[in-house]
Amino acid sequence: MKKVAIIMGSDSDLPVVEKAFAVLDEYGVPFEVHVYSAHRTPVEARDFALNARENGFGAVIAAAGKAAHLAGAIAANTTLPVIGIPVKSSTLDGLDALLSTVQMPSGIPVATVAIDGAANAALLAIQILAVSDEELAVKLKSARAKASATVLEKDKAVAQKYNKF
Ligand code: RP5
Repeated sequence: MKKVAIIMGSDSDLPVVEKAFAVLDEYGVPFEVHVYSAHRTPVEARDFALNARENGFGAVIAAAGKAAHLAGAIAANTTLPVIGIPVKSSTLDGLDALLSTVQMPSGIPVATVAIDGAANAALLAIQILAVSDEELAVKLKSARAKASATVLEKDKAVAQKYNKF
């Protein structure tokens, strides 16, 4: 199975990014984690991206806050799918990171999830790998069915309590 790379701009992003580790573990997807910054270690970030495909990765998740150029810088140097997580790590509540991550120029896409949306970033990476991995696709489908059943149980409980007539 291809690996997922998770790159973050600073170890201060870890509390957010760890939620992605949990989801990848749950699905048994191998991943590798690094702290590389588009600004503080641009050479290492670039080298990682340039070699990511031949190093066995199928998708890259890049998390950063503030002027969050990491996902874009990674995407500029690989044709692997890159998923950006804007991290809420400043006085602007993550809006700065969201805009810096999502507003990519045509030709260099970054699939950007919600501010601090690490779990969805992991799920999207898994969905990308599942295009050519039937076992993963089955796991995803069964998780969706379980999630639906949970919501419908809640609907039943709420409806029973409040729908008197
Ligand atoms: C970004 O700046 C990092 O991704 C982090 O979210 C933010 C703050 O980094 P530290 O100053 O805490 O290292 O590059």
